[in-house]
Amino acid sequence: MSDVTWHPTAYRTHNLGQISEGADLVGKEVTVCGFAEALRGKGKICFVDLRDGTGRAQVFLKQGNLSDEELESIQNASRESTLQITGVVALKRPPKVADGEPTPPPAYEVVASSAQVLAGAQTPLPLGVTDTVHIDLNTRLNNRYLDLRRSHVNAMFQLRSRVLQYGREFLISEGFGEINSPKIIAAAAEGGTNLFPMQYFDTPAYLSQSPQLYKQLSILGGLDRVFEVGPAFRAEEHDTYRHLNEFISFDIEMAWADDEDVMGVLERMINHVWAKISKQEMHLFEPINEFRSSQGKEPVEVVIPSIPFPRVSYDDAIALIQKKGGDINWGDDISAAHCDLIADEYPGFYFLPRWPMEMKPFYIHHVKGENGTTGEQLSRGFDLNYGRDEMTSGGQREHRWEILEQNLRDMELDPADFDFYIDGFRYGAPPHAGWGLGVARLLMVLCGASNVREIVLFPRDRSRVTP
Ligand code: AMO
Repeated sequence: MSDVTWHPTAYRTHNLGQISEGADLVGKEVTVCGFAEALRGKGKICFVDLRDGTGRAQVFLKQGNLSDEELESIQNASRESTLQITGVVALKRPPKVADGEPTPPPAYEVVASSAQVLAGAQTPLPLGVTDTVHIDLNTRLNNRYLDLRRSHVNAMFQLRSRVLQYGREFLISEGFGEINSPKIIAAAAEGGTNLFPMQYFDTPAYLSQSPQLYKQLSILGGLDRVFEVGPAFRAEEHDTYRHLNEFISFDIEMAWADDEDVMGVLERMINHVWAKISKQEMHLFEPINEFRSSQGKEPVEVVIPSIPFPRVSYDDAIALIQKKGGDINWGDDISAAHCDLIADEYPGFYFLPRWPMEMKPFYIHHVKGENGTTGEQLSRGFDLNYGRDEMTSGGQREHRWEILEQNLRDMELDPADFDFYIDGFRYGAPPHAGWGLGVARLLMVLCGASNVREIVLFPRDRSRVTP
């Protein structure tokens, strides 16, 4: 909260994060709001643990300090009801500690002089907000609005926001500007099989599967360095821990640059994000690791990845997988199971550059002259992986319209069908390169999550379009 400018609102003068660090507030009257996490005591005295998005604080209510009706309404409130409390901040009475035990740091509470229930919570709650019992992912996602109130889940979404903030700030510091491309499109840039069709007035249209074409057109329009954080829609049949039908893609495109240049941008960005997180956001891992420990899981650690990341060319990856007993031939796709074998040797982030041209989209630039071990044409397309999971794919793009048309003919496609794409290249085009990063996949690494759904607010997969 330290870098946040706080203004009181119609409902509260302070947030609970401020109260919990409230040495300078002792003796002052405040109004705070929050969810009633726990209520203790009936009769003349009771305590409420109140929680908002910034922290927790205890409220002390005593008959005589506030009206009997107010005291009664709070004592009858169910857990997770929202409360508004006015009172004076006081130092909490320190708990008794045994001889030789360290004294806990001072803590603060609000001694209520007035209290209101803003909205009562129905009972029973469909899931316990403070429970550490295992709750299956489907139940959690069905009741995501409550699941998000759980401290470790909340912390992951705060981390997500920080990752995007630090990613943006890094790119801006390297001269990139943010764009927004249309999500309603007329034709596919990534291949036509996984598009969601929609009706656009009298014309058929689709939901965009990638900003690919539009980020390139921005470069052709002279914007030099652009990035976009936005949704991508894929009508894929996949139903895995790492695929969704709507995901947020973090894309860049850079003029006068090749594949190696944009790999450099990517590794510097990830290094910057990890460094900022480990300097400023480690408190967010406390609830995450507390929860993990309650589930018998190892804590997650944030180790700033050193750069440059290893580069394991496609050729070398095939040889390494074969050496480790994996069943693969040159020209095959590298599966997650194959990546496990590579990750044995390269734990952490590693690039897989120089894929065969025929495995990459027509817009990827070929590698001049040098051919692969089999004499096949190599490309300037690459992936970034962490362990078994692909985080990013990208590459240098072909900027010459004649070669784009040739690439399409080589793939037995008709260039006339791709005029929507190639037309933008007909009037001079800078050589350029870029990548697309799956935000949830990167967060999965940072938070130690085993499913992208954990860090997607309201996931959309084959069986879920609600809530
Ligand atoms: P690609 O299709 O590889 O490349 O997507 C880029 C990155 O987006 C993430 N991703 C997904 N995340 C969740 N669910 C999905 N169904 C899903 N599909 C992809 C992955 C992947 O690495 N236009 C190119 C990028 C470029 O060349 O600039 C593209 O879209 O993390």
